[in-house]
Amino acid sequence: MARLVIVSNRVPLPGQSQRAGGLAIVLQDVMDHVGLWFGWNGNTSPNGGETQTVTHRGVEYATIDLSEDDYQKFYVGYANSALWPLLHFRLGLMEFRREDLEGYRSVNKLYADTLLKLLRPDDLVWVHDYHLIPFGGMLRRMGVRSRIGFYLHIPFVPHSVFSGLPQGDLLLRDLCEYDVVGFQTEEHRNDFLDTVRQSLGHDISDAGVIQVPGRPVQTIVAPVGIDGLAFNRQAVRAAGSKNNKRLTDSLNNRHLMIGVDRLDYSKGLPNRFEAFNRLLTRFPEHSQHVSYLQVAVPSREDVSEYASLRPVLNRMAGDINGRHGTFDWVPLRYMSQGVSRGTLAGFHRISRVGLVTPLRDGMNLVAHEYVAAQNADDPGVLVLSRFAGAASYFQDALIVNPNDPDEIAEAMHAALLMPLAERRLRHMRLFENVLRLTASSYCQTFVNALSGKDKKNER
Ligand code: ADQ
Repeated sequence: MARLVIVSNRVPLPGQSQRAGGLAIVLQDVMDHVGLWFGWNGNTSPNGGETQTVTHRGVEYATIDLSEDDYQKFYVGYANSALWPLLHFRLGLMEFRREDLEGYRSVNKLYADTLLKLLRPDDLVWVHDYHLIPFGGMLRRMGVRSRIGFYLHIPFVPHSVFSGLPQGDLLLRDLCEYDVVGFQTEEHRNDFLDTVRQSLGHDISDAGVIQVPGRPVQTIVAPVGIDGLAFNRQAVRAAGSKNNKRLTDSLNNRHLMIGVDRLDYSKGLPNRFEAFNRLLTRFPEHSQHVSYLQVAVPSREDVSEYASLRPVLNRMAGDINGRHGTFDWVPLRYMSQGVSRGTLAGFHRISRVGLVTPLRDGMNLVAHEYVAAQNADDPGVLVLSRFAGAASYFQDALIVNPNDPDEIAEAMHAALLMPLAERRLRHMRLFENVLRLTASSYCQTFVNALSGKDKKNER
């Protein structure tokens, strides 16, 4: 196979601890085929543009740093204050500034100029996520003939929402420069195709190929996943660990509900906290019998909407514990420090309920991880937002509308009372889907399309 080149906003350098939400988790199964991984190293320097290269286990990691001004306009500004809210259906939170758009495009150009020097003619180039939408077209204009594909990890929105973005057609044209564009769900792909049809007027075949003059653009659905068996083994191992014992002892035979998220407004944490408050108010039989552990790692704190979420959750956690707690029971355990993936696997395994209730999410791998970690003989129950991409694949979860705390509270109640036979049946079906949607199948689907092996979808 040709050399696979991964381009992503952040590069997981060897030896660095993995960040919550890291792409490395999803791509670890295909690392054998990756020759080069290129992107930002997460640092800023006075002028930006410094590059660094390290080779580890046959993979070359090439990174670049950014100037503070580029970081503000590209990363904090356009990518995370305009595109992220827009593509999570939060037009009201979108902050668009022309200078940010210019910064976004100039950083993409800087990346393209830098990668150009490292590319070989037969490379397959796989670009990840909303930070890098113009990147492929920029490489094309520099004369690169390689196949270039783009994968969007987050949702796409209907045309009526997308049209709220000033100069949005630019991005659509950029996306139409790729050979392959991939999405998490059929719904995201359909919203994209409909937006392209309405905004750019291109014809689209029944198989979802956009008829751009000169080069058809293939669109595919390639859901991300995890290695479910490996995660299950990790959970079994962690179940005997010191941390798990401490957690189990501290519960004193109470049930545990767990939530694991980046601290991001798209994850719906205030509504989830409020749902827990309502569970304890409306269904007092659970008082003293359940604890809820929320692990929420701070993320993108330079973006104002993220910084302002933290005090909201701190206050809510204090209110809930003040109102419902007793001298020997803390209902809500809220921590905003990172916990390792292995430790989390063990925590998932002993949790009777997994809470995954984002307001919108591309996929949400925590749903997969919670299911994979369970003990099939005595499994817990997944409460899942209908607006997570995972809901398209996990119909046997308790599906909720995350905008209604009462509905979430009712699902928590049902999950805590669910008989063993129903828990087993639901878990069996969910786990089958976790095993079907693996990290490998995700990569294979995308790489087959990118390398042209998947010609059957082209007409
Ligand atoms: P995220 O929104 O970052 O990424 P999500 O799928 O929720 O991703 O989590 C990815 C990984 O991060 C999981 O392995 C999870 O365990 C870990 N993680 C999350 N919170 C953590 C925490 N508090 N502590 C430790 N680890 C944590 C984007 C999209 C998602 C999509 C992914 C992958 O927004 O919708 O599923 O990419 O495509």
